[in-house]
Amino acid sequence: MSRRLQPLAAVLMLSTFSGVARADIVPPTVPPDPPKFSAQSTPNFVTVDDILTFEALPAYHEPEWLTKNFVSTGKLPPVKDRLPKEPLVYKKANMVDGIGVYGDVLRHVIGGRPEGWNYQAGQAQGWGGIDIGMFECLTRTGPLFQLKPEALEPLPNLARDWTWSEDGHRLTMRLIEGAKWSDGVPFSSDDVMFYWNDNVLDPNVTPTNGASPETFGVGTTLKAIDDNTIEWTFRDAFPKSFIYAMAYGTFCPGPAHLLKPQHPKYSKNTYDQYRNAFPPEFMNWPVMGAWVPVEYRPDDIIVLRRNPYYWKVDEAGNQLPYLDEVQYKLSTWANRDMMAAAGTGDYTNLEQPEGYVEALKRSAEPDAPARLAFGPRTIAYTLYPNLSANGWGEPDVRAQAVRELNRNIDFRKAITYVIDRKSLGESLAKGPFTAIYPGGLYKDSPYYDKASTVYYPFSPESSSALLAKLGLVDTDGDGFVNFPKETPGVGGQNLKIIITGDSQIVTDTDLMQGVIAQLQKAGIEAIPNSLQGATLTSTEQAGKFDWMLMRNVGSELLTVVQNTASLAPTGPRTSLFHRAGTDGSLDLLPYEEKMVDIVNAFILSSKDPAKRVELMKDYQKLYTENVNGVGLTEYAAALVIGKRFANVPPGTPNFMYNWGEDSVMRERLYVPKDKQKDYELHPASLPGKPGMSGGPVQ
Ligand code: BQZ
Ligand code: CA
Repeated sequence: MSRRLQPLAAVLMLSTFSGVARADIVPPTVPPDPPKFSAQSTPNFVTVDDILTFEALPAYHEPEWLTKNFVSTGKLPPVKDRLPKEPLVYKKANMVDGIGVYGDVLRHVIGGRPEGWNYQAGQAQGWGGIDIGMFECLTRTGPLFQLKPEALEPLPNLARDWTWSEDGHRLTMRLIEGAKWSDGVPFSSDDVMFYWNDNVLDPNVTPTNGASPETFGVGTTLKAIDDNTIEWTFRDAFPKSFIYAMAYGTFCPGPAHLLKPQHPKYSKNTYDQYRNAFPPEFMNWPVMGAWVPVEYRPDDIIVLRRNPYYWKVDEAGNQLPYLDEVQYKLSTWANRDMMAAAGTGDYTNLEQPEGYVEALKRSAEPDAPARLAFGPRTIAYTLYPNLSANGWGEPDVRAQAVRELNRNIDFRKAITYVIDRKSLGESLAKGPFTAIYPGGLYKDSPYYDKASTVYYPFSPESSSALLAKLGLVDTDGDGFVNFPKETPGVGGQNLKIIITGDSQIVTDTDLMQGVIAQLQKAGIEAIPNSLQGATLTSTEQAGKFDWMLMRNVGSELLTVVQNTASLAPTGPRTSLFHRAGTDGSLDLLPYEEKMVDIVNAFILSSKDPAKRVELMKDYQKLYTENVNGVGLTEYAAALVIGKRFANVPPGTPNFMYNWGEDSVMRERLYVPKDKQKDYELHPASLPGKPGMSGGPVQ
C-alpha cells in the first residue's frame, strides 16, 4: 500500500470496524444447563473421627510369610517395634467390607515414565498413583469426598493433630511419633525441615507439583520445636486453607537421610546433580508410603512391595497394607482404560470420554472383570493465556506481541467467541457426558453459581468484530489475520499463536485439534506445540508458552477450599499461567488484582461460610467476565476397579479433593481369600537396602 493511500484506508477501516462491532457482538449470557446424567454413586457421609484415630492397640499382626522369613530369622524387628507408639488406626465401621486379609496385587497401568525418585526436587515418577502410594504427606485430602460438609477438614496423616494459637497466627503440628522410613530409619521433623528449607524455600529447586513458599501463604515460616513437633507462623490469622496444601502433592517430605547428602548446600553437587541423584534404577527408595519400589524395567514395569515399617493399622491391629504388592505396567493412558476393561489391569480413572460408550457397554456385561462408577463432573479443560508481559519465560518479539494481546480483554473475548463448545464436547463423546464450560468454577463445585457465570456464546462474527477493533485483519488475503503495521518487530506479519499441550492423552490431542481448527476457521492462525512428560511440565513451569491447553490440574476450581491460593496470582509463582517476570514482580491486570483480593479474603474467612459463598460469586463473575481462562468442556469421570477388591468406599470419585488413587485408600483395599489371584511377581519378599543394584529380598 502506498503512503498516500494510508490515511484513507485507515478511515475506511475504522468506520467499518466500529459499525461491525456495534452490530455484531453477541452479548454474554449464562451457560446452558448441562445434559442430565445420573449414573453417579454416592458416599456414606461421615466425620474424620469416624474414619481414623491414632492409638496404641494391645497386639499387632503382619502377614505370616513376613513373620516366618524375616522376623523369626532376625532380619527384621517384631511388628510392634516397627510401628510408631500410636499408629494411625482405621476404624472398622468406615470400611465397607470390614477387616481385610493379606495377599494379592493391585495392577496399575500408567502412561507416564519415571524420571527418578527425587520427587522433592521435581522429578516425576510417572503419575497414575505411584508417587501417591510412595510419599505420605502432612495431611491428606483424597478421602474428604466422604466428609459431611459441616465436618470438612483435611485428614491428619504425618501430622497427627494440630492446634492454633489464640491469635490464629501460629499453628503447632504434632508429627506421628516413632514412625520409620521403609528402610527402618526414624522419621522426624528433620525430614520436614529439610523439605521446607532446602527444597521449597530454595529458589533453585521446584518440587514436583510446584510447591513454592507461597503455596503456604506469603510470609509463612516453619520451624521445628522438637523431633516430633513443628510450628508454622502465618502473616494472617487462621489461614486454614493452607492445611489442605499440606497434603499430596505439595507437602510430602522425602527421606532427608538420603537426599540431604546430595543437596548442593551439603555437597559439591550442582542442582542438576542433586535432582538426578536417584535415577529410576535406584531400587528400594525409602518411603513413608505403603509400598516400596523393588524392580524397574524401562518401558515395561515398576514393581513395589509392602513397606514393613508402614505406620497404619486396622482396628484389629493388622499392619497395613493388606495388598503385598503393587505393579505399574508402563504403557499408555488409553491402554490403562483398555486393560481395566479387559481385566488385565485392575484400575483406571476413566477420564477420556472417547472411550465412555464402549466402557459402559462392557461393564454392564455380567462377566465384566471390573466395576465402573461415575462421579460428579470433575474434569474440565481450559485454554490458558500467558498473561505475563514482563519477561516470564523470556518471550521473543512475536511471543511478546502475543502476550500484549493476551492482556487485552477484547482479544480474550475474540478467542472465547470462536470456541464452539457443543461440537467440541460432542467430538469427544456423543451422549450426556460433556457440558459447556465457560471457564472458572465447575458446575459441580459447591461454590458454583450460575447467575454469576458469564458465558460468551459461540459467535464467530463477534470474534471478527473484536479482532477488527484491535486492528487484527487479514491484510494479505491468506485467510489469517495480521498484526497491525505498528506492532513492534512483527508489524504486518500474520498473527501466530502457539498452543502448548499434551501429546500423550487422546482427549488432549482431540481438543487441541478441535480448538486449532475452530480458531483457524475464524482466521486465527494457531499452531500446536504438543509435548509430553517432563518436557511439557518444564515448558509450562518456565512460562515458555503463548497459550496452554490443558486439563485443569489442581482441584481449586472444583473444591475451592484447597489450593485456594492458586485461584489467582496471589504470589510470584502461585498461578499456572501468570507468574513473576524477570524482575520478580507480577504485572497484574486490574481484574486480576481484584481476584487476588477475593482469594486472600476467602482464605481468611474460614469462620464465615456465608461470606465465602459471596466471595466466590464475585470470583466467578470476574473470572468468566474477563475470560481469565477460556473454558472448553467439563465432564464426569468414572473410577474403574477390579471386582475382586473389597473395601472400595462407596461413591469414590476418580478426582475431587485429590486423585482416585488417594481417595480409594489403597492401603485398606483387600482381596478375599477365595478371590485371590496369583499375580505377585516377588512373592514372600520385602524391599532390600536402598541402592542402585537393590531389589527385593526373600
Ligand atoms: C491420575 C493421576 C494421578 C499430573 C497426571 C498426568 C500428568 C500431570 C496428573 C490421572 C495422571 C492420570 O494424571 O491421568 O488419571 O491417575 O495421574 O497422579 O496427567 O501429566 O502433570 O498432574 O496428576
Ligand atoms: Ca494474513
